[in-house]
Amino acid sequence: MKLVGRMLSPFVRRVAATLNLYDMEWESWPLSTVSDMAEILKVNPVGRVPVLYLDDGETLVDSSAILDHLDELAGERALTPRGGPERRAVLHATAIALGTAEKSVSAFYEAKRRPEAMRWPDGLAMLTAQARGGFAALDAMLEGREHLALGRLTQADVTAVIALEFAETVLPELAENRTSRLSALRDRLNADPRFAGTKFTG
Ligand SMILES: N[C@@H](CCC(=O)N[C@@H](CS)C(=O)NCC(=O)O)C(=O)O
Repeated sequence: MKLVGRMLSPFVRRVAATLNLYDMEWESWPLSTVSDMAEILKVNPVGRVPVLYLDDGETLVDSSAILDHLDELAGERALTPRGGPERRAVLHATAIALGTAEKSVSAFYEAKRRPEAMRWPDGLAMLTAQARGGFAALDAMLEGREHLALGRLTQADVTAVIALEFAETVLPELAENRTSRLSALRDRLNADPRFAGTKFTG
């Protein structure tokens, strides 16, 4: 399989980390949405990463749709259970984590990518409050527990830590109101080289 996009993107990275955690073979095609948009548009009509090329040439877009396929391949090892209350619990926590990642990406674009003369301080303040709310909620969900759901590693943990590390890399103030619980989860996940190996290194 070939994964299009750079590890700076939390959406690309959650797919990369999951491929590694499932011990699946894949290679990276690190196209940038800043400098390689013409190329990305050829593989995704809405010009976004991640895109995953399957071995037969079929392409999948959108991290959640890609993870759905990988979970199917992983079977019993899937980081999101196939059904029932366990699936709902993981999807709930993953949605908070993914929403936090989305707000962090939007805040990053507003603060760092938009030309200075066109920046909207109130918009950035709202995005910052939304990202901080997400990180605070994830942190609170970890009270007295080592994982966000089911008492074991799930997609919620993977996505939450990737959202945190994205914020720490691009706009650390987004994550400054959390306590140490989310940081401890980050450190536990990074003890596994399959996860740590996907960290954006520039
Ligand atoms: N819901 C999508 C979001 C993907 C997304 O927004 N990716 C960003 C990179 S962080 C992107 O490609 N942005 C370029 C653009 O939208 O113009 C997913 O989960 O894959």
